[in-house]
Amino acid sequence: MSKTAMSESSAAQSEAGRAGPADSRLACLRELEKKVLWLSSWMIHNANHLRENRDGVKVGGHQASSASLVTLMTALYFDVLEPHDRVAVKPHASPVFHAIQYLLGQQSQDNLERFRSFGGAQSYPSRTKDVDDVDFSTGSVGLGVAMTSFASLAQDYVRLKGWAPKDLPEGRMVALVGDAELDEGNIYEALFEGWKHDLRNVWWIIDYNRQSLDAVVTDRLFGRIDKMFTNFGWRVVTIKYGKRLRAAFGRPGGQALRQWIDDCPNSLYSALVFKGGAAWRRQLEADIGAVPGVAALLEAHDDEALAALMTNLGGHDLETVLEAFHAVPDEIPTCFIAYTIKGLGLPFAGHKDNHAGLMNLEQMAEFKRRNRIPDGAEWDRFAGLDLPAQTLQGFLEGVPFAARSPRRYEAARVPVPADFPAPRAETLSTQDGFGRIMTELARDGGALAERIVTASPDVTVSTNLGGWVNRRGIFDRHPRADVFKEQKVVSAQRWGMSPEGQHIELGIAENNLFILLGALGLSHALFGVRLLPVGTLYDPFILRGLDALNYACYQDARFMVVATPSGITLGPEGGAHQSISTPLIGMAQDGLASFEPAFVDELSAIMAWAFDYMQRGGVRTAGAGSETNWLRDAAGGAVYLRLSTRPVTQPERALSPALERDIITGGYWLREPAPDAELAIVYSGAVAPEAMAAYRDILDDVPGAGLLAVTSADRLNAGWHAAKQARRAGDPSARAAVERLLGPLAPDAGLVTVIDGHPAALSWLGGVRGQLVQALGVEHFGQSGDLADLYRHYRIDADALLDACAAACLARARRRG
Ligand SMILES: Cc1ncc(C[n+]2csc(CCOP(=O)(O)OP(=O)(O)O)c2C)c(N)n1
Ligand SMILES: [Mg+2]
Repeated sequence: MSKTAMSESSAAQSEAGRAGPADSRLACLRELEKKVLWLSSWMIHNANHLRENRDGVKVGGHQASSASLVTLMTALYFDVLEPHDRVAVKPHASPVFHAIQYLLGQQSQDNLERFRSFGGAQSYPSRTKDVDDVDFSTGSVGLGVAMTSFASLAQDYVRLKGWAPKDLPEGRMVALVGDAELDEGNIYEALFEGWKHDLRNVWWIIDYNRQSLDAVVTDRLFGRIDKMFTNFGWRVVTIKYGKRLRAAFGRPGGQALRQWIDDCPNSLYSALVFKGGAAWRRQLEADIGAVPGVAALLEAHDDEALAALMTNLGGHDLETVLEAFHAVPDEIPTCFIAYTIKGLGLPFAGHKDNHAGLMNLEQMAEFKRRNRIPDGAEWDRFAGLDLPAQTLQGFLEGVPFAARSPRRYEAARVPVPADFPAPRAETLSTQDGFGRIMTELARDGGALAERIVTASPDVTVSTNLGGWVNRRGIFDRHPRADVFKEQKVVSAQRWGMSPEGQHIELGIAENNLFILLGALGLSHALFGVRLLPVGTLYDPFILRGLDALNYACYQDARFMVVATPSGITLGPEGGAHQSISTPLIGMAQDGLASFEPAFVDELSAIMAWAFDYMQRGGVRTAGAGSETNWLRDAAGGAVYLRLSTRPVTQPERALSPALERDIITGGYWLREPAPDAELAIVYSGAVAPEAMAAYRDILDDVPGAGLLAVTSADRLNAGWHAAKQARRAGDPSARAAVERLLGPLAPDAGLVTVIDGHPAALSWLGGVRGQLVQALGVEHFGQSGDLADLYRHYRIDADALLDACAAACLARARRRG
């Protein structure tokens, strides 16, 4: 199974040292283990074979992957875990999780029967969609695993600040990891970062079934995993053999058997598991039959007993698993490599193609018979078990993990002060403005500033967070001096580290940034402490961490992403640092309200609103109602700000409350159009000066033209879709902000839109009232250059806008015939 000589579990080796669980406890756990395997298999079977299939689309579910984790999850949830522990479950073991919660009384039979159907138990555990207390959503493999590391960091952050509720002890952050998940690069990024932050209280339990989706994993992998974790300061506990196998190793011929197992290639082992007792016997007789004692050892087992012996791997042996878990004495991060068999107990155990394998009707009938489940008792919690229902129910009621319910916390909202910073200067970039706002917040203190925690993947200074960090310091579990300061080396950055620090400095891994924002952004629910996470990165590198960003949003984490610089406007730096598609990502990403302000007063209004929005937890009301309701403003969410390093002349104005509202809603007329105007220029973000220049020029020819500032294409667009839906649903009065905004224009007025990003971010505006659009933007990878050259090359300069205005007028005239 592995050519590397491996230690057994240290716990298992010192079996005598630690008293095992009482026999009666173990007996209950064994019964529940059987029930969990039954329920998880039946849930999937029911969904695939017994429910009406109206569309011919495969329902799916993973019986083999689930079976692989049954013992480990039984031990954890019914014995080892405490309510303050948090778990990321391997996505395709979702049925095991739901079955366990069902036995604990936290999941309904109805939801199990509707596994993978609308509103039923989710195919992959989901914090937001499941009702049974999922700690971390999973689905995109690797991300849930890393999430536990960053959740531990978040836990340390709030506890070291003394903010954790008194009655909430420190928990372990546990990931149940498929072995093939270890192929995902983000795991290593997280390992590295965890080491830097002196990670603790994390368990990664690897379901080492040596199978992925397509294949059996390479034999050489094992030693690598072991070494890698120890390199990063983790304890590695290998749970390889079950009790029965260990007993056999002690008998004559046993050492040869052990050696044979250790030398056996993964593929052969899997194939023999699938083929069963007779095949094991033939192979062992051929390979080691001549070794003294082996023949007798084999003879002492009939085929069934031999198959049971050879599949008695550590990860399927409750006692061994419990001993290993309970033997962990401290908070050192621990990786358990638990040997398992994919599909153990099911007819396709060990078969390399079993990932999506489902028992057919006959196989299920046989499985049901073996489990002694009477017809009609398939969902019964205790049917077919040997212990009385009352005993098992009593046991379940005493399960430590279930002692506290719900395990989700509320945290009071931190008010946003009315005098939120609004820096003023004749010329400023939005990035500079952001830095100044953060520095002012850091200086002025107050409750809001106290709960802000910033993070950046090695671009803290270059995204203008330096001022904030100088005042608020870097978070570290241990105070560490700023050596440069001590050595009196002059530097603009003062980077002292301590538990009081409020900035988490990350290495250059955007995946880590977003997973950390996800963890910090769930702190209110996980740890009962409200945090206001702000993460900065370069806009193009959103793509680098995009799945992790999506993952954080999927869990409804609350944070602010500040992405700067963006677009081709970063000028000479150019090349691979330019972002094109991010405005569309901002629009399409659920759970993320996106803004691209042009001026710093807009940015200030947006940030003040965002810090409140991030904390909202109201109910999303579907259907008719106001714009804010359509935008799900009561529910709140995360926020994305696309900023720029371009210095821009700031307007001299004081924002009225109405204008602030419009900026938040997504747009306002910087220059009002005349009634029935035939043309409007619409811009977003850093190209405001070009839009303004073109606007001034066009007034000679089109005196009534308007100039529309779009601060959030995302929210204008969302409001428009929602209003249309509301009208379709029978509310004729529903009207979106963007419809009102465009209202003063002639119905066939031309629109010229411009953004330093993909033009589709604004071109949809033509659809609102059926207007013709000339949409300018960037569609191709960029060049380096100054803005004059670049804007000319990509046709987003004032000349291009004027050309587009002319084309718009022409198109209008043509349309009128
Ligand atoms: C990011 C991502 N890529 C691909 C998949 C599809 N997928 C689901 S499970 C799986 C293989 C998992 O193997 P392993 O983690 O060893 O779990 P096992 O089924 O063996 O328990 C793959 C490729 C996914 N869920 N997420
Ligand atoms: Mg696997």
